[in-house]
Amino acid sequence: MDIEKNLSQTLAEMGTTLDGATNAQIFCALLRMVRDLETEMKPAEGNRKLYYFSAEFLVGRLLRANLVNLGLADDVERVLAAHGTTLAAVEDCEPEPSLGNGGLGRLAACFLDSIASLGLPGDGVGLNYHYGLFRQDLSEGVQREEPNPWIAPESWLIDTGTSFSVPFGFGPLAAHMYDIEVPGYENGVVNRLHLFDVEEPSPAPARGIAFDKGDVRHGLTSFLYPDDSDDAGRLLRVYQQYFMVSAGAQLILAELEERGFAPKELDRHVAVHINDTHPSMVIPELVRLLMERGIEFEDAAKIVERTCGYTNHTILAEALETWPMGYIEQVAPGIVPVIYQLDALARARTDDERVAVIDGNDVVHMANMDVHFSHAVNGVAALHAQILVESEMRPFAELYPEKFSNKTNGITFRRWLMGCNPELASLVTDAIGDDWKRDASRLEDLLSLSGDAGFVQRLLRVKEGNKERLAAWLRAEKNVEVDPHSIFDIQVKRMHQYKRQQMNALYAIWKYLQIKRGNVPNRPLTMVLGAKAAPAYTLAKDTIALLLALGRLIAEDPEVAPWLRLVFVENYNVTAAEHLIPAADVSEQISLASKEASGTSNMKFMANGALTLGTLDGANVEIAELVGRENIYLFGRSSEDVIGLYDRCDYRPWDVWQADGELAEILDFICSPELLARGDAGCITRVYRDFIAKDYFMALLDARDYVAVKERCLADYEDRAAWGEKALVNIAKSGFFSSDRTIREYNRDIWHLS
Ligand code: CR1
Repeated sequence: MDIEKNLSQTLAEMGTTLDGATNAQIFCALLRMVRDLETEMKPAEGNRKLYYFSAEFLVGRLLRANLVNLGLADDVERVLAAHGTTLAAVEDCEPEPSLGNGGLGRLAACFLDSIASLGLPGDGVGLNYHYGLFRQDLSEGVQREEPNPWIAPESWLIDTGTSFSVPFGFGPLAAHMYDIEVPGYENGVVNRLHLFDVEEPSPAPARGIAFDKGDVRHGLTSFLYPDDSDDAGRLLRVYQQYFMVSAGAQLILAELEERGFAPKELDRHVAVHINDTHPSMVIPELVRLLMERGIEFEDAAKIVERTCGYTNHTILAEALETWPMGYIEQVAPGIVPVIYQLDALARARTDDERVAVIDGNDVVHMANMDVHFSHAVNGVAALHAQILVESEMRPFAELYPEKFSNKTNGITFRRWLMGCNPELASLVTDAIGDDWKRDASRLEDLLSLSGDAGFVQRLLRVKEGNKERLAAWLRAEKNVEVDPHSIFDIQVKRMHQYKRQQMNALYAIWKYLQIKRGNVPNRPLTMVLGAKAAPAYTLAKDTIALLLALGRLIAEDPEVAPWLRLVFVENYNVTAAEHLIPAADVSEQISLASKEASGTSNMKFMANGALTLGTLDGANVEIAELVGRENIYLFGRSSEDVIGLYDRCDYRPWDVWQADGELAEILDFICSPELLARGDAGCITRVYRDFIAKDYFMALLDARDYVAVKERCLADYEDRAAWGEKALVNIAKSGFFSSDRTIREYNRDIWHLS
């Protein structure tokens, strides 16, 4: 196809030319070109079709990802270069869709890419949030939340003109379907992400994210995870969930009929996947719809159980949703009798109260309903699946041993290597050919270059180039200066106590005090953090305030600033990740062992040649097995130790503070006048108090080991050749974490699509 001609034509219709157009106009022309090409393409076909239900799809910007998968990225880059611009500059005009929050949503996006790329019939089902989770503003030294509108007059959303009527308690509400196309990698396939929306969405709040949560007809799709600290907010979440699954279930049955099958054949021709508990009501909704079509309850329940699969993404109790039956009565009265019948059916299988669908207080346990009425339940990394079976879901695993399995998470290398790190991708291709682009396990061929000093040098130079580009991006976009010759040590993920960003703050204080005492390092260190905190999660927001104050203190100290920087990247999102990850030297994966179900940034960093500094938690365990202990920096208590400490209630941070003078000095520094003066003193003091009185995720327990191992890691950086070899092994072994591998396993064991 003649890209130059196509673009010139579109731009002419817009009244301009390739040389005269702004990057924004070129973006529009490319968007139209891609959309036109994709409307010509067909979805994958097969006897069974998958519907992947998820509250989040953190898709990221879509222009480059689409061009990569259509095989056009290099050609477009050439055409743009001939006209004085670049794809990077053009894609900067694309607003990032705000349809997700963290790893769970990004995983769903990687999965859609892999499903299409493997040529499997499968669509996503979600909601079209207008203002996202929120845009993070840090200008006042604390997190402020602002709406994050992203839908432009011309976007990737296709108005299908289709809608379904969702039977809410207050009456029917139309769910309008918008689609985003999901092309496979160079295989001619285009699947879809279906996003349901209200017909008359509310305008964005002028400031902040407070809005009328009672105005469901207009506000239902305003925000992802609306504040649930009051009844109206919790009800709105139930409205959102039922809206998504009712419209999705109706879509499934309509397509089933279109394909010429009867409702009772649902399980033979459809697989439904429930991504965490947010879509759980799809189970009673499908049962209800089958009963409406004349199928008896017991048969309907059997059919639905054979159709559904459920993935658990966390063992944190706070995330296993429960809803009072009263809420469901108000929101979705049609499924209430079904849930009572499902509860009775589950009780006929076992009298174990711990696994009841409805408990003695008339509260519905969504995960319990999922496990009883899905034929497959999985964890997202080996350790996580083991913890589910052995402790968190033990009664279930004893009842239904055959349902449980592990599916270790993965990432799409199209976005997380080819898209975000073209320099590394072409170095790899020059070395081992391009088979790895279709089969990431072939990255192992790189091991044959181990010991090749010239190659390792080139690898290190790619990293240096990426660090320079990151420095330029941080200057232009975030107004911060970093030294590209320093070590880039990066922790980016949602802000949560179990992920222990607060432990990284302790390291920064320790390092600051060391430098003040004249112990300057070999080389400057740049610590980069990025994270959004849930708006109602006080301690997480307090930790951000602490990190911001520390960053200021360090930057303002002329003795320390040349050696240490602590940068907190505002509004961390997929786009920021695409700049940060290729430039990282050290990947911080420091959650309390047993708490991080998998993690996926650990995989992205690894594939981009960063070395992991982490605990034996989530998928870090599998990373360590793959690369060997000499190519990863591990510290901290094991998951067995931690689980034992919780069981015996045997951890008292107060004692640690009293016994360990050096640690106490670091902790007490949190409340030093110089630090309190540089940030929100109330927030910072709360972090201090929590450390000493509670420290629920045991940061103090692992702090010393963390500092020691981090120092060893930073010292090792100085042997550049040896470091380069370790990076090489990490890249070579990262292929296991391709989401193509993950999806093959889901398909083989759960979905059976073809
Ligand atoms: C987990 O915390 C995992 C992703 C994707 C998150 C993270 O460890 O990598 O899911 N869970 O499986 C989550 O967001 C609500 O739960």
